[in-house]
Amino acid sequence: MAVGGDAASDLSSGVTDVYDRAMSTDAATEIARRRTFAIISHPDAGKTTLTERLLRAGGAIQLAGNVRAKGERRRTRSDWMGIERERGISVVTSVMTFEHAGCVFNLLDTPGHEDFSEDTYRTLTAVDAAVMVIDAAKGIEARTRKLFEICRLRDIPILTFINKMDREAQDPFALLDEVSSALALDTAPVTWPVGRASEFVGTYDLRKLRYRTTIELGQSDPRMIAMGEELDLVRGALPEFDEASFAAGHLTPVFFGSAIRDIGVEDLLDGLAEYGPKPRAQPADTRIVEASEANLTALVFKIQANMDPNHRDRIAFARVCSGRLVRGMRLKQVRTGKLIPLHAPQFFFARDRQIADEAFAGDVVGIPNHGTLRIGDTLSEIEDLNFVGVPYFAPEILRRVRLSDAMKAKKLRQALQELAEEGVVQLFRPQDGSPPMVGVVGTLQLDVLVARLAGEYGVPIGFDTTPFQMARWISGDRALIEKFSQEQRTGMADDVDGDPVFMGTSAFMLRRTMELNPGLTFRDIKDFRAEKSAA
Ligand SMILES: Nc1nc2c(ncn2[C@@H]2O[C@H](COP(=O)(O)OP(=O)(O)OP(=O)(O)O)[C@@H](O)[C@H]2O)c(=O)[nH]1
Ligand SMILES: [Mg+2]
Repeated sequence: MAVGGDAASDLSSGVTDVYDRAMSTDAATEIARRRTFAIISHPDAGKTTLTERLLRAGGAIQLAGNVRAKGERRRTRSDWMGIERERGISVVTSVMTFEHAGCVFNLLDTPGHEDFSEDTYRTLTAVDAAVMVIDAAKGIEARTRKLFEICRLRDIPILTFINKMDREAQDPFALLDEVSSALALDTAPVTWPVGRASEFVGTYDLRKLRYRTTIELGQSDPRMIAMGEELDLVRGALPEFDEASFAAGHLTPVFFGSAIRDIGVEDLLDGLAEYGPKPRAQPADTRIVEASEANLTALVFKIQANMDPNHRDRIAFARVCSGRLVRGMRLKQVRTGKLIPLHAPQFFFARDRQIADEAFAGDVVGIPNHGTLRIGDTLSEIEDLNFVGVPYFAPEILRRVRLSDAMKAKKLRQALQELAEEGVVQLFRPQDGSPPMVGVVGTLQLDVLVARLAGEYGVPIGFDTTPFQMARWISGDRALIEKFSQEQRTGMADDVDGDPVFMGTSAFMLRRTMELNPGLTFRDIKDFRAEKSAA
């Protein structure tokens, strides 16, 4: 990974001709060593704690932060936002790029809470694999199951980490059984736990036939005796790890551990390096783009503003889908046709960053910009194509924003626009000129909006209820939409991109409106690129 030292952008345009057109063997080797994966699970299973330990095992940080510790001691890298630190939950996906054991890892720690699921779903468009974390006492929980289904739909191979083995847990065989029956997925344990609960001291690697324990155990130790019997059963009853069925999504390699006690984490990191999938092909509207293609393409899947409170920056996170990115290149934003110069692409390490002089397919890079780049944007060196599958879902809760200090109306307008572009909430501006509305999947998003508006923009707000219960994106003939808008008046709004949205007061009313307007399509999912290409 080539990383420059300073943030100054001394490179100007025209640098594109210094690199080779054809994909060199070098680039192919570079791409093959990328491991880009998301950590997913039900809230509280230990994703952020595991992330910290993975970073430390990878040599990336000296001292892993602790999610449990309060106040100053609580310094995980991944949960950096004020509200995350206050509440001990993850609110946004955190991106971390580091090099270890010959591989470049792009690790994305996702929020587990349902209310932030849009952020997690978008992240899943940018990864090649997912690590599913399971709480050993609780087994498969609702969100884990849902996220698993999304991964399956997108053909994302899954590695399983059974966490919290340091506590009273379910029996490992029962856990594996639950995974395979609940998810219809074969389980191949790669490691096996040595000891249970407070006696849990390490793992045995079933493939490498070696122990990794925190203390030396004699052969007469009851844990070792129990191990012998269990291993016979494991070998007799469970499938061996098989790379092909893993890649096809039929089988998950399983690792046991305790993130908090730092057990089993290296096993997982080794597994990711050894057989974690290499960068995969990405579906676009016109064709499938292979990671090995020479020309650069990238997909913006996440926007994050104000990560650095001193700079009021706005970073677009893009997954490089093919080719090689070189600092100084200019890429076409396919949606607008604009050329975007990459003066200072960056690798992120949660909130910290370094200039990326070059990056390869699989990498996640941050691109500082002032609002040009949007979620779902495709950046391309040459060809006009649009990556698909970055969706927005119709919100389930709509609220009108109430501003107590009228002097701050302009500031609020700008702040809402920025935070909506980030996907914190969805923004709807009623066409009748009444105050803006926000739409969310869950109410925690509203808390985040209030906290961030106050903290980052100094704009305190409240919410009022509205008669509207649902929002639908409208598409169809332009004249028809115009006519419909005029008829509806109060129920019409523009979303953050200026696209028309119909807001209904009940399911019945929505159905009736749809019947009366057969020429229009009402959508509860917005996937711009897919829609544009279909039009
Ligand atoms: N006993 C035990 N506790 C753990 C372990 N791993 C994490 N925890 C605790 O579980 C709680 C949740 O951990 P997080 O890492 O924040 O969980 P998360 O999955 O990132 O949660 P969200 O991001 O909010 O979905 C914290 O109190 C951790 O200290 C473990 O291996 N053993
Ligand atoms: Mg977390």
